Amino acid sequence: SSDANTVTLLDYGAGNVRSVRNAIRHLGFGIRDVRSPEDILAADRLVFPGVGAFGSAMDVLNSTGMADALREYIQRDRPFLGICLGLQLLFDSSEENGPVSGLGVIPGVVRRFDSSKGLIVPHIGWNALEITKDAQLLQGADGHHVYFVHSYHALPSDANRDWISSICNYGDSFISSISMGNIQAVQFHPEKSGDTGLSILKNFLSANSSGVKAPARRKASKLAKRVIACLDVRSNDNGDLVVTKGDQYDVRDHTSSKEVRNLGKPVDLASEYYIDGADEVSFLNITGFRDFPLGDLPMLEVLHCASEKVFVPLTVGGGIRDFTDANGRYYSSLEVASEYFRSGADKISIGSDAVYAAEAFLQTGVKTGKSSLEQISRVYGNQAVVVSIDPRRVYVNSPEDVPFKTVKVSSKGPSGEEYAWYQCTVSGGRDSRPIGAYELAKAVEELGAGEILLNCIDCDGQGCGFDIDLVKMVSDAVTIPVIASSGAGAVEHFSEVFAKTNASAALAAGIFHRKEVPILAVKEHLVDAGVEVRV
Ligand code: 1PR
Repeated sequence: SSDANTVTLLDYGAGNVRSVRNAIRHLGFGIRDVRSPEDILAADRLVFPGVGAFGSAMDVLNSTGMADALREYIQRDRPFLGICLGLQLLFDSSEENGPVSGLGVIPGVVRRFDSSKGLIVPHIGWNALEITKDAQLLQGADGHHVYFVHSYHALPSDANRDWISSICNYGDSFISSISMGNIQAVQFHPEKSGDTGLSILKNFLSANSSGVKAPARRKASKLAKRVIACLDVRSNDNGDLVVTKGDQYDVRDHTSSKEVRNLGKPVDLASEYYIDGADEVSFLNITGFRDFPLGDLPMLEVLHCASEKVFVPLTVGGGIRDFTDANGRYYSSLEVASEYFRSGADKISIGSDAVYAAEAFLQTGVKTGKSSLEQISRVYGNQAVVVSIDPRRVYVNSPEDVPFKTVKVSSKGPSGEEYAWYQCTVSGGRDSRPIGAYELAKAVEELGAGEILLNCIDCDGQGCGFDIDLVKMVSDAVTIPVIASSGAGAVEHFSEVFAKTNASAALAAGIFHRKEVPILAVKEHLVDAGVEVRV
């Protein structure tokens, strides 16, 4: 029957499961959606990608009768794969918005990672699995890195030990997967874990009871440092959406024609970088601050197409703010973000609007809950919200000269200045604002940012290395992940930024676009330098 190639998907509508759908289809399987509890019980194979917060997910499952159907389906030992929150919901309860009771299938409480000892939370990125039990699901995944993004985790205990098929170390050893009979669940995102993730999904989708078992036990690894490829996208003067690249944010050629530099097509480059081993791909719609992004259908189309081919996380930024169009129709920033998520983004990135929100917050000390940052983070979780900072270096003679955090610079300013602060800008570097990168980073962390993309206008496109002073200052100031950006020109610049700062990831554009350094060469260099990466 067609059923062998059809999987039932439980999508209770709380968020974006487009990536899971894309990955299943990519593997050649069809999808049937659950509309009622009966559909769960009738499934031959059920995938449950939990999204949103634990409490609201349980509310939906309880009120629709799906919680009981799930318990029964699992009790019957029918093929089940939970993903992320879909693993956590199997436990007794969670601390998230609670305590809240879960499905109660597995003993244990889901707890938040403890950031009080300097642990970066959310846990975002690639860890290798320590397989603790033979499980067909993990066949071929031994020692491979998979992608995680979560702030809560389930811990191993005597009561749940039999369920565990792999653990991972991040602060504590937490449960990265469970396998018991036909019941499987993973804390990581197989649909975003490149080839390894796709083969784990395939192991589930085409499982039969006589599969080859995974080799047992591999040493646990640390969180890998990420290498991110960034595509600055805008329309050129012919109206075509192109990948461009600035020189200190100036994307026009220095010839008489002053054309917007065209380095290729967004979807083609994204797929190429995925195949070359990029751990993430970011699209920045760099004229989004002036053009309304929902008017920019080509950008949504880019996301649609990219998410069908790229099985690592996709971030999109540019123009996320409240907006009223020419017809007087009002769009909230949440609607804009939702459209990006629906089109295939895993994270959205906010630039200018986050600067205004941080300024207001620092002035009043009040979190209104109304900024784009706060609203999107509340609905989609802070792990889905990146704040992009575009600062410019301003030299000063002494820290007392400005009311902003300064650093003692490693090379002096033009007039021998020994200090600098990093002034934030909006609108793609066009306007400077009275707030520093340090102050902004701390404020947006408070307001719900889950990650910081830290650019530096002075270094952008220069190929002279990341601004180590800036990256160190900001990555020491916050407990959310910081992505170092701007200035990569050689493989050594990547090892330098990881050796000297607390950056969790490094992003580059120009060297990849100009084919100067392949992503694989960056990874190989990092391995040689003793930095853990996904290869
Ligand atoms: O303000 O919410 O609309 O977001 C606008 C977004 O677009 C921000 O994330 C901002 O950083 C970005 N942006 C705006 N103008 C430009 C520009 O270049 N003219 N690009 C721009 C930012 C910086 C990085 C670049 C790195 C690495 N580009 O994305 O890729 O500097 O480059 P390199 O490796 O070649 O040195 P909003």
